[in-house]
Amino acid sequence: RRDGKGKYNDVPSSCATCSFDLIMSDRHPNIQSGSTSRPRYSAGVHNSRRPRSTTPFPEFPDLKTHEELYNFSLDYSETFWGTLARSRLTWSKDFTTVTDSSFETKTFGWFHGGELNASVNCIDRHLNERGEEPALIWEKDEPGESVFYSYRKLSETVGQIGNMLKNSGVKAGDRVTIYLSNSPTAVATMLACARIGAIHNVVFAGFSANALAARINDAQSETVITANTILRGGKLIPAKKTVDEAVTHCPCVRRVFVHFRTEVEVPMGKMDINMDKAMASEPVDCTVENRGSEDTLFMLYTSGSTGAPKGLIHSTAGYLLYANVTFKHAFDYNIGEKFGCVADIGWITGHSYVLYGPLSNGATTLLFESTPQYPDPGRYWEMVERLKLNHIYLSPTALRLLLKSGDGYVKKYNRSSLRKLGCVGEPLNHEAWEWYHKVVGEGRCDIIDTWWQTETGGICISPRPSEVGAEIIPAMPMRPMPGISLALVDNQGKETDAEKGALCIKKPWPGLARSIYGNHDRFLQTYFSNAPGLYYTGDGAHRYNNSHFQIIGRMDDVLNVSGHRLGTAEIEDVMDDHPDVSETAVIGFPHDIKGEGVYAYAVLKDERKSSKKEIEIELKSMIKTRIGGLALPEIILFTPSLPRTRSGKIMRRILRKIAANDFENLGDTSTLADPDVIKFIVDKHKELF
Ligand code: 6R9
Repeated sequence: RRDGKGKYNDVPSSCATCSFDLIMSDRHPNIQSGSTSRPRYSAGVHNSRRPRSTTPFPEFPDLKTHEELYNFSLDYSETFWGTLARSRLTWSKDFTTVTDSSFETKTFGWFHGGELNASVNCIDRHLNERGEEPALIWEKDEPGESVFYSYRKLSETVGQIGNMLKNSGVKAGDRVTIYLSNSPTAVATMLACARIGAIHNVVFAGFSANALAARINDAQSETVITANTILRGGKLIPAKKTVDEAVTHCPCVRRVFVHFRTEVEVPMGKMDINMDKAMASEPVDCTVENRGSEDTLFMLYTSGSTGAPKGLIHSTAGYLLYANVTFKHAFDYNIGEKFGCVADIGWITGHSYVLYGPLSNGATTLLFESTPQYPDPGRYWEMVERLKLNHIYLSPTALRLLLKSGDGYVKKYNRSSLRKLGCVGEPLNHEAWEWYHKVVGEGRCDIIDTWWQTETGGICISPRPSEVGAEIIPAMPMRPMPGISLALVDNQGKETDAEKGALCIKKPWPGLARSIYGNHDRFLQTYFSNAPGLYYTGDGAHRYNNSHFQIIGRMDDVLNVSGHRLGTAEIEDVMDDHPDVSETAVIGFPHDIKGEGVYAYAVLKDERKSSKKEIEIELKSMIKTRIGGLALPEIILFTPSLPRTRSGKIMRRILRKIAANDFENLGDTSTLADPDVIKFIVDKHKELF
């Protein structure tokens, strides 16, 4: 509809569980509509190293503009991806077919018949030309301390760890769980798994013992790799202790390697192996296990709207190619530049843009071990000055946090090395966008707001700034990457030309996850059933001028707290286990810094019997132990009941509106089973704020 009254406005607002509520409400606190009327910027005019109007893809010299390249990538997708696969990756055996993938028939394979190894692509092939160049810059938690690792040194470390793993019985196809923070050891361990064909399963080292145990058990992982302690923001985090607790619940675990990050002594049990000692005696050359294109490179858990976290499976060739190409072209990376993605390797951003994208391009990549505010909010910018970083890639939450600390911490340091400023994980609001552009980047650097997901393997929407002079509109990721064909669908799952809808991807691309570990049906159900024939992202989006996309936020029951995905069901599940709690509902609410905060409603079995203060403390402690600190609710509101439809569905839409102080738009509450409960919850909420 072109009359401004999008189809979604016709959806009855009383529909309790309809996901399109969220699209209608533009619920993200940081989204402001009308972006197109704001100032626009031209990409790369200040700082591109490339002459104007040449295509950035050297493989296709005849395609002179991005538009031509983009159209070609969709019209001739086999030629496009086949050419890139041969030019950008090193194969031990060439592939015979580019793809048999189709979302209609739900087949997902790429580069059949081919064989390659990801560690060879990330290390060995650079050794001749770049062996002594820095592959990694480890920015340690200790302020001002950084360690450079050359490609040669990385190769040797990977070889030693690979041999150590093989000698202890780890075989191709085995799952190896890694519970480490950012360090050369962690990256080398991931690549060592790739070298011997084992599947790495990195679990963010902020997850609790229970959450870790669940992931180890689901992956049936025999091997766990951790550190005695982790250092974060000057604090010691007892990683080994957490692993000890976790593995008591994991009968599948046979060995635990312990890297000593600090001097702290830890008890070593029967299964424990001192990793530093074990690897030191190994030769640096480790035989490569060539992998079929579709063999699994890694698995990574992420939250879904229901059920346990899902272990997404990524392929060797398709994933690596996609991380490689998007790294190069979303950030316009030139060899010799220093790329600073500050994400943790426990998330997909760490996999694709700390490790696989940069290293497969022969880049110098940062491993940031600390936090944005340690020892003070100038940490990033001091690091930029000292290390002369050319690109920084961070989260909107970190930006909003730093923005609040004032410009002084930024301006104190020289940022003239910076060329591109990236961000990912959540919508980047206008205020943070302007601050990033004007204050951090001195109006000189392009802002690269990238949209993608654990499932997509790499960046799918981004301003594509390697096109000099391309327009950049603030606060939206804007343009689909080459090979990515976007669609919006309506609540019937049909493609629509309306301005708002559920974001889907139409054409297969090589970076897409292939399955959920041990549950392919869940994979098909989650991503390919809501809009048949399309990949369903779970996000709502707004399309401007028929071409530029702004992300509204999740449409399902997944929260995005500081860029970390949390399933509301996971948190409810823990709270429901409290003996005094009868039922709960968890929703997200607008949070100034985190983007979204966790807001929990709890109903007690017997209000008179229980002390709410105590239960609140117990609930928080249960969540911390079973999931981790990042899932802690900011608010727990006790209520005698929850608003439900007559058919018994909890009206989350209303709970969300109350949490967002949007009392005027509660919509039609007449269908509620007990309308009085709304007044109770509103009054209680007002008391709390
Ligand atoms: C890479 C990553 C994916 C979800 C995604 C969306 C949100 C990511 C965004 C963004 C608005 C952006 N998201 N990038 N929302 N603008 N530029 O974050 O993966 O942890 O799987 O999260 O994050 O909601 O669906 P993952």
